[in-house]
Amino acid sequence: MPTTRPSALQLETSWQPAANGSPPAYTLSLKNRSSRPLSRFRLCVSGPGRVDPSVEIDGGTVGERLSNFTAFLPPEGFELATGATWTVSVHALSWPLSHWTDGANSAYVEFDDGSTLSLPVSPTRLIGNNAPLKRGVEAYPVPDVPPAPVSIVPWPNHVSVSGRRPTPAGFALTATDPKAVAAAGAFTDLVDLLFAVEGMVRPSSEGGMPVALRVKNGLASEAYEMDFSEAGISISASTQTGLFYGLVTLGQIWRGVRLHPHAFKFPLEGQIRDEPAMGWRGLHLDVARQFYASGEIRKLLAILAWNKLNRFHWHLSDDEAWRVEIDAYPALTEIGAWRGHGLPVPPLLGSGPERSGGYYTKATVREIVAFAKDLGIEIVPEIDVPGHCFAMQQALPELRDPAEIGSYYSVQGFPDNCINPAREKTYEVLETIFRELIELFPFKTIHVGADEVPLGAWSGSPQALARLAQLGGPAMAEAHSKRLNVITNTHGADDINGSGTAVLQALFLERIQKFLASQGCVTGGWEEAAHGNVIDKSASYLCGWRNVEVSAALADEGYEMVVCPGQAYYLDMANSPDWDEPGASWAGWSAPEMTYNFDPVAGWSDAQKQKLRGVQACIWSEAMTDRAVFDRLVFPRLSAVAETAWTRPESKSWERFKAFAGLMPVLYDYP
Ligand code: TNX
Repeated sequence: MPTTRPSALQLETSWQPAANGSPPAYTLSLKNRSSRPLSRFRLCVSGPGRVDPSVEIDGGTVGERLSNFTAFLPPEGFELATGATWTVSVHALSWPLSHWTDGANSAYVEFDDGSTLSLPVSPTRLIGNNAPLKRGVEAYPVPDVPPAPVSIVPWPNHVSVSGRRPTPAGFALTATDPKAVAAAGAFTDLVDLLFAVEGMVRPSSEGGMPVALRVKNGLASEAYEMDFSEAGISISASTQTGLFYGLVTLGQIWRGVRLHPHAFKFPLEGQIRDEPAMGWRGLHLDVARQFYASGEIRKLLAILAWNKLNRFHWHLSDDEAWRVEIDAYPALTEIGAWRGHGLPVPPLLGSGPERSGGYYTKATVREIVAFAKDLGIEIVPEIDVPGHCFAMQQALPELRDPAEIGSYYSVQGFPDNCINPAREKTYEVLETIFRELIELFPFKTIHVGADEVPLGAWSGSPQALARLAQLGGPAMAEAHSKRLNVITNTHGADDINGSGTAVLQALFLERIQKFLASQGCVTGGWEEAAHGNVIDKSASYLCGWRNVEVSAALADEGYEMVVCPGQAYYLDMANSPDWDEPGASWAGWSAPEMTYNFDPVAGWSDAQKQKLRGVQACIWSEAMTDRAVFDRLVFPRLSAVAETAWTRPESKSWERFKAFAGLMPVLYDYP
């Protein structure tokens, strides 16, 4: 039984960077405020920061470590007296803490009878820094004299409007063509979700001004035209999505005038002619590190549509969780979707000892896919393989080579987290999973990850080594076996090019891509999927995450590219290098203006540009335990990427964007 009352233990954590020859110190202080001494316990914490495996600590030892989960043990026979504080200092982390969200954000004490006690945690303090911690969206006030007459984000191709008409109370959408009727319905659902009380869509009996939706052939698939005249407003497009985008533009203009009547006038006359610069305008969301309920996903999709983004890359599996129901393997979600003390997946990234997590049922996925489709958004599911498979293998241990020995570690500190290219079981399971997913996701584009496979992967698997000997010769297999138990990936992703790992990964990817192609699917991968040059470039695309130069080089090799460089388009990177900003900075940091002005094709030749499918913002969720942090990191940078994707470079303007960014919806809007 716990020897103390819940509120009576207090944990504080702090960070002292390395200075003047002293090592850094990540210090955890547990104070006993109860009336009884505390003994026979361990202190368990999780949060983005990871204790280095070659740890040097004062005051205790590491009893267990799995990625960012660490259990600290006090010295043998230790008793924490009433009023006393136990302090552990860690002098080596996988990377120095840089932001207030980096340290422990969940903690509990485990007693020797197996019971646990959750501790409230406040953010890790940077010694000597008392700056208030930033959370929630930054305000972007709309100026009294805006730099453009209408508040549209992303900015259209051509705008010429003039005059003023009394601001309509709302719009009555008139449509007869089925595409137009569908666009009107989708838009009504969209504004119901985003701005229900504003009454933007209303019948003429409630004062709605008629807007005519017309199908006009000959326009590009996402293009639209809008005409304002004394007689009224009309929107024309050749598709449902084009009409829908016209309505989004109209809605944005209207909200600007409604909310800022001194800054904007509702136009009386003129035209807008618009179409996107890029075909792939994406957002990637990692729902493995943190779970987002279907309601959150729906609202996020609505926000994407309001930004005219058209691809949602749904990262459904990773080391920390598996999030989609698969009929053939219920264990994937029964086991892989949940973390907690004593479970096959421990508390990680701020989840506590209680069982927490979740997954999307097939029925939910179908609803979300249909909702997205109406909003002009195609969904690309990602199952991240062969690396990042810790949760998957906890759920399906039969994936491992039964004779495998030793260990290798991923960059995030997971042991043995890659499914094995040399085993038939791997293909049997994956093909079954992909068949079920293909049935759920009609866009027929499946992203298979392929990122960050550690240099030592499969080095203790006899099956993998035998296959490697066949493929690359005995010397390569021999060299690979020597990587066993050698910690390779603790400070950054390995470059596996030319290694035994790359050879085995290529074997795997070639077969998986062929399978997906046989099912009529395009295969997506992170840029590491290019190792070995085996996937069919005419039926695949890569997400280039390191920098625009690497993406350009891959375009030269003939790959179709979606550009999403970490330093500018990873929205989990902080807004500044300062401690008081949340997020990470391993790939750099990016103020919204930097993300806005970032050129995804800087230095690309015309031939390379032929291979550009578009751009994508990526939300990785390690830091998103706190949804006010999500808002701060994602907005308005999501709109900044959206404007780069839609608006031609010569029409971009940070001044205009900044003036309108505050009108864009955000996901949570927590203080
Ligand atoms: C790298 S770049 C990852 C993810 C992490 C992310 C955090 C890439 C394809 N993988 O596993 O979540 O960094 O920023």
